[in-house]
Amino acid sequence: MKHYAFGALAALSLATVGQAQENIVIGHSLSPQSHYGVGAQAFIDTLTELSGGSFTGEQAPAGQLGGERDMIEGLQIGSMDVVITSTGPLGNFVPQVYALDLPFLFRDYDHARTTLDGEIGQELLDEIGKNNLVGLAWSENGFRHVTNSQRPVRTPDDLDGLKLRTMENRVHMAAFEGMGAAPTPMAFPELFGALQQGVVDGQENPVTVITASKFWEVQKYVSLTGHVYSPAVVLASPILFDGLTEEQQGWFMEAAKASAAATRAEVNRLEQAGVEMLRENGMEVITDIDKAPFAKLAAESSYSVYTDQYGSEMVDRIKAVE
Ligand code: EAX
Repeated sequence: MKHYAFGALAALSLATVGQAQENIVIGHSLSPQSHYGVGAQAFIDTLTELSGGSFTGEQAPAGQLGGERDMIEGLQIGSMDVVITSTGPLGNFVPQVYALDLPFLFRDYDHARTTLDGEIGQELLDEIGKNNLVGLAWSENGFRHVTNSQRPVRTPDDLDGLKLRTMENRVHMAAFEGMGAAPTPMAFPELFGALQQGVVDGQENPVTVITASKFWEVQKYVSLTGHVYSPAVVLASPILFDGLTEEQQGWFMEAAKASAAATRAEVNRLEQAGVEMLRENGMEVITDIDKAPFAKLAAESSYSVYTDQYGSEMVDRIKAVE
């Protein structure tokens, strides 16, 4: 009897929550027009539609609520609802995810997307779920390229001594040390100013981010190194998510999938149109790059950050994905 009464009460309070209109804030580090902005809007539209308007949403773009590491921490303590973030700082919370950050691992977009949409992607979302976060869906940032203000970069020698901002990611830092640069980890919201003031000479990001952030205002050269694929992920706060009904959780997952699809479509578009935009805005685009020496140095210095802890099984499995 007692048990029944408690169950009825719980059901009642969930029903009440379900009826109230709740506004979900979606944080990300880029502009509302960026590939993340488009994805955030798709999340909001899908969630609003599926829930018949009981959930609404708004973006907190451009790192308004902090850098990606801050926002992930916000999810853990419940001060953030949903975040679209690169995996840049995620390995600090879920080290298994470093497997995805290894340089020169993914052959192309198809390889990366097939991996993330399959068994491996699901396993890593589950790992995220064991670390006081909810991994809703894999989204995308894109293949990263090196930009700088000093000189065209064609070979690892050209990176020598270049002060290069990296994400707060141990694999990326080790890779750039190996390739000869002087890596300086920094949160994204500080990056434009640091480039402008010459605190760093260069940075590396996909065409999507370089265009969205107008880095041509502070960078002269872009080398299409494509040295690493940069996944993004749609994360939710467990404090929010665990309080939802199963049906509501389903809406969030669908919204995240729609978000990832919209973002990937925008990545596709910018992979076509973005490089021309960089040229039009005065950047020198370096395309004649022999990737092999970069790949060798990067792998030698960075793969062990992951494999020392977890072995090479996951790396081999990713390589084997067709
Ligand atoms: O997620 O920090 C970075 O360079 C990221 O690529 C950017 O914040 C987009």
